Amino acid sequence: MTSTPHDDQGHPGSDDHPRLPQDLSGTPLSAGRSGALGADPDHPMARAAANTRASAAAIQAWEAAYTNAHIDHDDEPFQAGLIPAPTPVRFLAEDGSRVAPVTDDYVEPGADQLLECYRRMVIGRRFDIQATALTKQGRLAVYPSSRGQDACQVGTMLALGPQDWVFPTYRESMALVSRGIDPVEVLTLLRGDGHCGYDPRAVRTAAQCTPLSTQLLHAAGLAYGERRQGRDTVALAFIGDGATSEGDFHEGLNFAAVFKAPVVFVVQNNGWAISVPLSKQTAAPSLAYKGIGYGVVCEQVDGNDAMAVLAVLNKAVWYARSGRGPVLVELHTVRVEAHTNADDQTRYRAADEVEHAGDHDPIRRLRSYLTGAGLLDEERLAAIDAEAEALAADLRERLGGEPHVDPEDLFAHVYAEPTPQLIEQREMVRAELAAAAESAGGAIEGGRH
Ligand SMILES: Cc1ncc(C[n+]2csc(CCOP(=O)(O)OP(=O)(O)O)c2C)c(N)n1
Ligand SMILES: [Mg+2]
Repeated sequence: MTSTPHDDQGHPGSDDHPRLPQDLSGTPLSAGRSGALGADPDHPMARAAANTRASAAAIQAWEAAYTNAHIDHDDEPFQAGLIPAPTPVRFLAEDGSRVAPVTDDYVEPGADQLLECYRRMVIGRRFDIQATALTKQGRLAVYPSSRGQDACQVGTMLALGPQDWVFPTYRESMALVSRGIDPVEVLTLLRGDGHCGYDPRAVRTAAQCTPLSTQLLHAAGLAYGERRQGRDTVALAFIGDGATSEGDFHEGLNFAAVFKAPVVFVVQNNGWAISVPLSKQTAAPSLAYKGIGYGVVCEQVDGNDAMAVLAVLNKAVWYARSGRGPVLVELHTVRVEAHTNADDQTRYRAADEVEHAGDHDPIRRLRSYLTGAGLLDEERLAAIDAEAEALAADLRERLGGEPHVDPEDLFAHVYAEPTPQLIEQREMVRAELAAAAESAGGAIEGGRH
């Protein structure tokens, strides 16, 4: 694993920021988008792209006039302005072979980054399977699996620099492990032991957010604040397809666009919001198009193609860091498991869909490519599998014991200064615990007589 700072990408590589145990691989950017529409101009996607292209051209002209005075042009922004590719950006077919690019806006990630992505996906998948098993053993209260979304979870993290911030939802446990956070600390929330098991400032990762979309506003605010203080931090915020219907999604995009906050909004479109399908969520041709109305550069990607995820995220992070403003990336992916272990997806998902949900496996796809290209051999594959098994064994062992929790922790970190209501509730809990301890003591005393 390399840890070379990428000064050419604007990463300072200084000691100002904590180093996370990850491989950071910035990537130079390519020439313009081509072949913006498919062969059939009557295809709904082609028509939608034509409509949006017209309005985006106007916005682009405005943007160019507005920003010409402020930016230099020795770099290569998204050539199509705000318009996403007409079909999801894809580098690899299901069998791992290279496909003709739908756009030439992105360059292929380097071999080191691809190999590291494969390694982290295998480890992330093993972590996910282990966490699911722990719910069955009563060791975790709940677990929202991100199986099948492995390329989204890992590819996004690999595009970030050490100075960057992540704003995750409840589904991003795999991403947080990939970022280098201790898996036990990641699972503290889902075990019910506390609000957050890690120190968000130390690992530059906000607590996992259950209220939908609220984290986007936190990300926009942090990114804007960092920029105002002269730092080149990028905030990457996750959101699901269902949560794009929340008002906070729109407010977050608008704020970030108007104030050019360096945020990369990542929509993991897994087709479902618990039991609500995408078709009941939006009539938009792609969730990526939602960026256009706010003046946000946007893209849609095959989220099961790790190479495409890395290529687009590398550029999106660079773009945000360069000061041009936010980017919205929609990753088309698949939720293989139920919403959480507490959900029965057979009640609302067709049996056929459930059976084939895992067919688009991102790990298998990247492995086929890497082995075919001679970049991965049996020995290395076995070493990675062994590393993943060791992580799972360690997780089982450390989560096997009884948790040590202090109920008063519930009241810490809710607000910087506790509210009168919180103080009152804390006093109630204190009194209850004291009473319980006293009666337990009395029972023991009584037993001695
Ligand atoms: C503000 C708010 N409203 C409703 C909920 C209940 N809720 C939890 S998860 C969820 C579905 C979200 O779906 P999506 O955004 O697609 O994310 P996914 O679970 O698929 O990752 C809902 C409605 C919530 N947590 N917060
Ligand atoms: Mg969803």
